[in-house]
Amino acid sequence: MIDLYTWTTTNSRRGIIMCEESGLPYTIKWTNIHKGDQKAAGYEKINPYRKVPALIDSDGPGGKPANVFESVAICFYLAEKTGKFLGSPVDHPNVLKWSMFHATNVLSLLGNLGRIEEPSIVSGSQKLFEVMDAHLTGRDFFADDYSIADIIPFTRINGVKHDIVKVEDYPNVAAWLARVGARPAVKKAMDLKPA
Ligand SMILES: N[C@@H](CCC(=O)N[C@@H](CS)C(=O)NCC(=O)O)C(=O)O
Repeated sequence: MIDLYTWTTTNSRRGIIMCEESGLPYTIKWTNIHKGDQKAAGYEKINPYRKVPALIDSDGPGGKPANVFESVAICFYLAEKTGKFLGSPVDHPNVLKWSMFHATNVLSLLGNLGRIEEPSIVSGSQKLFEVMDAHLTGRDFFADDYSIADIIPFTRINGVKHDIVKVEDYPNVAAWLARVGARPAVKKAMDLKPA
């Protein structure tokens, strides 16, 4: 069984989407970061950085419990566990490079867009959108098929809702966002709420 410690934020929902897409049984342990649940005694054993999401898989590799924190690591872990969303052998290099492109560029830069007033964040974000839009011309997904290279950036790009950089100015990215957002697992994961 997988316990996912998470909340409703962008990084949190990345973990929920990956759990839903994996098809594995899992339980959400809602961790209210606004009430400080991540600061509770013991949470440092789940994530020493005291952030969400994080998971504990009671049936990890070798039948031993596994602990994974960092939402991108959760995507890789569950993809490897299930053998899903990593691409065919031929497509796998594409999944790797686009996953890392998102993890190291898109998540950080777009995460700061609108939060930190810094021209290089705006110009850097525009450049990322240009690269993504050009790549998605005539393509449904970042790699040949739907993969973690789509799951990793989805919530971050979906969260770009302001006038500084507009997703609708990049039609291929906008179409990709709608395509991924229409997946039943993604819809369900985006709608789940703490009781
Ligand atoms: N790089 C981390 C970022 C995790 C992160 O920043 N989580 C935020 C919520 S989106 C959090 O737990 N904030 C609570 C805090 O900082 O106390 C990941 O992708 O998992």
